[in-house]
Amino acid sequence: MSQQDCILVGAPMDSGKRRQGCLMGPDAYRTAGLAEALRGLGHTVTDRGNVAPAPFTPKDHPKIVRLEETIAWTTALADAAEATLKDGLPIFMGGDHALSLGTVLGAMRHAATQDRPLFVLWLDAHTDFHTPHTTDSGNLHGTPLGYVTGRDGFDGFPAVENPLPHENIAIIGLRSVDAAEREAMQGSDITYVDMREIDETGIARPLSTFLDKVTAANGMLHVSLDVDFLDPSVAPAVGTTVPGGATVREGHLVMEMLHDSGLMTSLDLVELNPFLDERGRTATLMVDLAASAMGRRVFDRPTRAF
Ligand code: HAR
Ligand code: MN
Ligand code: MN
Ligand code: MN
Repeated sequence: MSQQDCILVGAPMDSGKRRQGCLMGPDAYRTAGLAEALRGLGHTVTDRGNVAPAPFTPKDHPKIVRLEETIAWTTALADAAEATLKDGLPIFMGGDHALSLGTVLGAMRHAATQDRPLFVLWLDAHTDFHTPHTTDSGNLHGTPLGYVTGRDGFDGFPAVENPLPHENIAIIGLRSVDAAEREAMQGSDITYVDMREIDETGIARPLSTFLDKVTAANGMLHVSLDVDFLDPSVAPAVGTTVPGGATVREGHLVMEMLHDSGLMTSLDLVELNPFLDERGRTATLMVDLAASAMGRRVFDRPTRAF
């Protein structure tokens, strides 16, 4: 991938779950030097500041957490994603994973204008395949893949005109899947790779199989990187820690392969909760992973003090 026009978009969304703190994510990425790291790789970088939700009136729901606010963010972020994809490679600095309800929808709309299929790579401990009907927790950050694939139950959200085909999705890093999600996943054509498979075959093999599929279809590729894809021992700043996650090197290898493929057209960095971090190490690791995805090689790596 040659020089790119990177567009940073802050999405300080915190309504996708009960525990608060992800709203500080965009500023943590700025403080950790995301723009500088990408510029250092020869890319142009524009920070368009933070998106705000569309106007909304909150209501009380017996189960679902902050539904109207999440709908309002989805509306605003779908528009932001569609608009920024016209100008370059957007990097959405979250914010919790509910932001991907909007960013993936916007990427789907943009891909349709290009007459190209959209593919989604979901790097996560969780499948995030729930619907407002199936969720036990009521947390909508567990639902974006359910939404964009057109599952029922998303009343009030922007309509998903052409749902994302299951074959266009790969989820890698799985180790916490609820019963309802497992059932739906096993009956689907989604590629799902759990940590056991990664332990047994390595992470490169299933990833390159998926990337070959994207290449063959001349697809666009939206990548959604959840902090909890990584093992909590190296990425503690996340509310939903699950032991047994990807190592630092597994994370970088995915990003390096993405760079070499030249396929990535948009990126979400989600679930960073700076309130839970240790001296900025998780924000710094996420910036380093984004830099690998944008072409940083091991031997060019600048050292950064914080
Ligand atoms: N499946 C669980 C739930 O629905 C946990 C979802 C956690 N989701 C994430 N990240 N943020 O993947 O509540
Ligand atoms: Mn997630
Ligand atoms: Mn997760
Ligand atoms: Mn491992």
